[in-house]
Amino acid sequence: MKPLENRIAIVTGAAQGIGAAIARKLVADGATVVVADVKIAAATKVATECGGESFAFATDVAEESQVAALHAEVQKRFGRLDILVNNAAIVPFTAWDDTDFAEWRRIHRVNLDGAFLMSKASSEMMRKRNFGRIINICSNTIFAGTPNMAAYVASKGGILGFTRALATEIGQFNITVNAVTPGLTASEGVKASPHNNAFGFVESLQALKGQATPEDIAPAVAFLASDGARWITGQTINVDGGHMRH
Ligand code: 4PL
Repeated sequence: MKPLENRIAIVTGAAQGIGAAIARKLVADGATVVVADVKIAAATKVATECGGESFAFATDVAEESQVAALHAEVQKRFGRLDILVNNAAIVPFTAWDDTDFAEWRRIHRVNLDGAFLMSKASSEMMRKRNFGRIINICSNTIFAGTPNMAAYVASKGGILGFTRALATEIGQFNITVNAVTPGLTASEGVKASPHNNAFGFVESLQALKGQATPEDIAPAVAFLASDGARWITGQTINVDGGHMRH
């Protein structure tokens, strides 16, 4: 039996990059994955690759009505939810001088508000069955203070605190809440952005040499979703080739 056999998972932002790799890994481990993303065409492709009962659902995680519709569909199809991966995020490259309040709000709306709305709706379903795994995709920028993304780093710092606080509140329902902090990773989004120019510098700081791919991040998420992680909650696993050692 595979480690995630019979598990139902939602992965947000799973149309591409780290989210898509997580979706594929959870499916490889036996889960059925709901590929939630605003990019529905790409999400549908990933869901088709996943096969089985996996499906794509157009979801803006920051719109409460869309989050409700997503959870209603999962309830209708499966009658339960075991795993939520809060992966959807905007990854900006915006200098501090260009970070106005609208930009700050745009980032926080998806990265932090989205995780709140998703966790709220998912934990409501999970607690009914006294089981759940919530895994929040954070970032090692919260340790490094990486430039050109102050709003993003602040939102991910929020995710770290939220992970710890939510773990405390819903542990009583046998729901664990943990975070993974990837470092710079060669995802489609990063490769198409100025972050792609940072690999040389970041590699010089890493203990391990080379570039992370989305497939390097997914196994830590699958582990936290597995039965072997049942006693781990409120924690943060850093997956960055030893860039940060704290
Ligand atoms: C080290 O999460 O962790 C760039 C862009 N550099 O999004 C990230 C590092 C980026 C990162 C990240």
